[in-house]
Amino acid sequence: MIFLLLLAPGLVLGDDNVTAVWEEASSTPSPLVDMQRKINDLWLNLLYPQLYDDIFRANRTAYACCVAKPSGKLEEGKLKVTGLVLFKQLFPHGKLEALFDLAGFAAETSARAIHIHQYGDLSDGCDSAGGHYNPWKVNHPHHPGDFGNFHPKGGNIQKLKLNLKATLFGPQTILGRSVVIHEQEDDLGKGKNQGSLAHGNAGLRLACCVIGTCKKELWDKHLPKVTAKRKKRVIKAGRA
Ligand SMILES: [Cu+2]
Ligand SMILES: [Zn+2]
Repeated sequence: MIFLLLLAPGLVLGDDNVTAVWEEASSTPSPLVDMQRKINDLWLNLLYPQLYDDIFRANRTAYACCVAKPSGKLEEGKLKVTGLVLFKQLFPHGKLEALFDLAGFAAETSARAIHIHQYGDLSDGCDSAGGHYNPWKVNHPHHPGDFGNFHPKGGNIQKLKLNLKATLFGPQTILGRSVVIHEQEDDLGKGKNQGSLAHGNAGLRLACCVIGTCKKELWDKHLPKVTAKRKKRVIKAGRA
């Protein structure tokens, strides 16, 4: 019976606490934790045979990246946004983390919306990426890839977001879908019109990219840049 329960990935011991225990006790795991780890690894292999090696080698963590480029349909004079959106998620129960490192917003300070869109099809610039990825058939801003508004500073967006609803695992994986960076602010469903509940009236699609698998090193390289800014802000706030 216990064996059957353990066969479900993480059902018995697979919550975040146990994951933390794994990390801390990685040198001397208890027999039960060790068995659960082996079973989760087996599931990882069964469910994601194509990603198994990558995830396993990266401490059982999946990494994905999206290299943003200006939309092919962009008119002259529009902002040319480039950069990276990176994703990280611990198997099997970790929450998705996303790191945004984008440039090209000039010196403007107005907020910009960023979402995950349905298709990884950029054949007609960012316009062919479809609407918001909506596997739960809900209204905006409750789609898994509704990341909200970002406030560029000095022409850049450098931001780390944790505990996101989107996932790299399972039937609703965001792998192969796209990230779109918009010209305008997201009204977050408060616009009192149909557009608001579909896409937040975020306007023109400035830049986009397809989400694909990625090496851990890219995340590790860009994380210090983003967290350094965070630390600075915390220190400043502490002094104020
Ligand atoms: Cu969008
Ligand atoms: Zn949405």
